[in-house]
Amino acid sequence: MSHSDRLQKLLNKLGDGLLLLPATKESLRNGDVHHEYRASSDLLYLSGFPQPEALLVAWRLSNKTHRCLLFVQPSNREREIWEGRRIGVRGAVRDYGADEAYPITEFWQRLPDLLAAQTRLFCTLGCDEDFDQRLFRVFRSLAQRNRRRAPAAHPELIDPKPAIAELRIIKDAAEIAALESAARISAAAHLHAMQVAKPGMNEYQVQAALEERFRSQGSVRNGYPSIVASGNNACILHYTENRRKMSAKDLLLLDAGAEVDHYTADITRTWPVGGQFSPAQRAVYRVVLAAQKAALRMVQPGKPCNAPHRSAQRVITKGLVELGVLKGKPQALMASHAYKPWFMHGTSHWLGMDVHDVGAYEDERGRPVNFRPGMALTIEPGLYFDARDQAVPKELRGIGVRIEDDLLVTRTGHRVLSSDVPKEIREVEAACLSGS
Ligand SMILES: [Mn+2]
Repeated sequence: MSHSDRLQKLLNKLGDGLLLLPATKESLRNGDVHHEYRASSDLLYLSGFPQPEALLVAWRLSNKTHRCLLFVQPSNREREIWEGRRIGVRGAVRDYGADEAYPITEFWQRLPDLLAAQTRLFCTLGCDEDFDQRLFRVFRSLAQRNRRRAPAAHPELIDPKPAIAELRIIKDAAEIAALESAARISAAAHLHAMQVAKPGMNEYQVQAALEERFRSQGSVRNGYPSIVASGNNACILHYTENRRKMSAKDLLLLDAGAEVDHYTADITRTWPVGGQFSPAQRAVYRVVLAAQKAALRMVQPGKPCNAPHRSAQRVITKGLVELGVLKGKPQALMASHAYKPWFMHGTSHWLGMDVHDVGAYEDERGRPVNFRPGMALTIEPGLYFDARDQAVPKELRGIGVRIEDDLLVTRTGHRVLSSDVPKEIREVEAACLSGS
């Protein structure tokens, strides 16, 4: 689907009114240095426009036609020498589907005229105070202008985000191709990392080897910061320090995904740095792998999206009894969520342009939404036994395991997009040893 088709579909869903979608703001790191800029996924989804200081305005003319304006940074030779090339007003029309484009500096002057004929405004407030204030000022001036007609003080405000999320949750053919490519590149890089990680290396060296493979296969950036967590660091779910020196007895948990055409993979593997699981590590890994496989089986069209988590909870609970962490009947332990201290996160999340992609998990009545073909998600159960956890047998302390794959819901079931990287114990050990 083209960007223009997506925009039309969204406007048909929203109905008559004016859509305003501002670009994400740049964020300053220090002095005149910014953090790497990545446009908001909503703006990329609807227009592909990748640069900061921009704003999309659109409204529906009919079920088949709409108008789309882009306000962008205008070309400026001097600034471009310092800051890089700008797409500019002409580029926005030529390459990004705008019917008209204007310098961003003209937006607030032009907005009253754009809004004058509209009774509804589709715009998300609360993200940028400065933007909200300026919008309120426009409302005031419009109310002044129209006071003879006793109008409302401002147009009806509607947040377009839920409608955009409803579109984004079902991936079209081009989106699926991008996700497949991101997963394929990421899987190959994970396998490479398994082969090169050796005792004595620092976590960030494994990160460098992994990300070199992301880049050399055509991914320009990561979908999120790589988590390279050895030993007890695996028990920190979003660990990104990545600077510990690894030893032969450690497990290494690697959670990383390459971004391709603005779509990201999200893969986790856990393996023994020395090439062989210890008996305790193996026992924990087996439980997580069984939970992951049980959860995968629940991904089918028509099944509720919380079914994978329920399956994983069941297998993890049984496993915790076998590992000597929990005592009692699995059924009762499930009901009291006794697994929670060691399996504290969900089993899956939507995947797409954002690693934790948009899309509802429950409907208005609080019931889980059902899987539909074209949805993409991850399945990622884990078990984490912190080194200081006195409640678990000694040999388990300091072990953290997570196994995560990327899935696409198909008409008949699902497809695992990340299956190129091994997860069976024997295959993982073989991959580790094949690098030496
Ligand atoms: Mn994930």
